[in-house]
Amino acid sequence: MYVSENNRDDSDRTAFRKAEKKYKLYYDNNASSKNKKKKQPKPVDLTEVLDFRSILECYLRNGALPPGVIVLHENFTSPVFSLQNRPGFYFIPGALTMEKQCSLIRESLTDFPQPPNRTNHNAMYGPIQDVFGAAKEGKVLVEDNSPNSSSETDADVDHGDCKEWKFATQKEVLLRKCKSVSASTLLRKLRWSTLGLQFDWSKRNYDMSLPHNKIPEALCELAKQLAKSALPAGVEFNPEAAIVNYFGLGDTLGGHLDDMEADWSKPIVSLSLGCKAIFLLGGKSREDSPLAMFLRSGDVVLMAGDARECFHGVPRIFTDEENAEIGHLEKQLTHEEDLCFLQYIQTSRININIRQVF
Ligand SMILES: O=C(O)CCC(=O)C(=O)O
Repeated sequence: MYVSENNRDDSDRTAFRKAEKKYKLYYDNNASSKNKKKKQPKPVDLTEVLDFRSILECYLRNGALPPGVIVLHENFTSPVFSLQNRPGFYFIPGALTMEKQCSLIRESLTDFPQPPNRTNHNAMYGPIQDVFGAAKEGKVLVEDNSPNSSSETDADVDHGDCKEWKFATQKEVLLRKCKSVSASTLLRKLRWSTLGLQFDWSKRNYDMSLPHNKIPEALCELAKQLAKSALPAGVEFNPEAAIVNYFGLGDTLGGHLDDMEADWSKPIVSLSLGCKAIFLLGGKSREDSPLAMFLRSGDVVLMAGDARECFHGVPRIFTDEENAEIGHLEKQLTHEEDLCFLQYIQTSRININIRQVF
């Protein structure tokens, strides 16, 4: 969305924007002359970032909790924490087993971005099959200029009168004069995919006319189980849509509200995978100072009721070895066929957020 300079100045002054700037990745131009070639991230003060893993460790050791943090109940692998001044917000540190994290990472890169699920690449290239596999094989996506290329495909529905795009080998690309983009570039630039009911970002609503598959059963079941903490006994959560966000170095998710679903008493179930991130949970106005907290691989956040009206965003992910905190994934993804997943996740974060729409 276009933001005029005046508006931008205004929004820069909100408490939420200030916090985003505080935690965002900036590079140090004044790094020592020795390191001039390698850009150094500017140091950031993390002392005010809530760390639910430390809170959990302390709680398990001696039952102590910091002011404002409440333990709800303990029917998962980890207790469910909530915050006194943010009703409807729940944090379950380390809720996903290592095996579950690995299988969700694999699915997020292979199955979830497959048509009819849409991704950010649809607008430009139409539906693309198996970007991850094509990247592994060093393939290239090329514009198909052949006279036989179908004119009645989904691709045309998605992006007007553009040609169809298909994967080809590097050798084939050299023989043809056509526009091309490598599958590894597409994978690096994969920003989101949508499961279940498809979200239309340009209209900011769910487009029921778009073809879609149901959310995979295992993910559905997981979300239903996790959602129980945020619902009165006997009330069911019915997962109908999910957004998978992919973050690379320097990527952020600006402060926003998730307000396109009909029933806000139902939670958004949000799963974190891969590199550690900072999550900002604000209030109902951008002027409210947000709370910053770490999100690590395996953490689960639920936002229901009042918390559905709170601005939130992700101003930072940590991709460096020391701060990414994905050692457990590195130990798990050791089989040869897993190395490509490991390579991706070592510098990336994936978030899967699951919603009931109606
Ligand atoms: O990446 C996250 O943890 C948050 C994602 C989110 O807020 C969203 O997709 O609406």
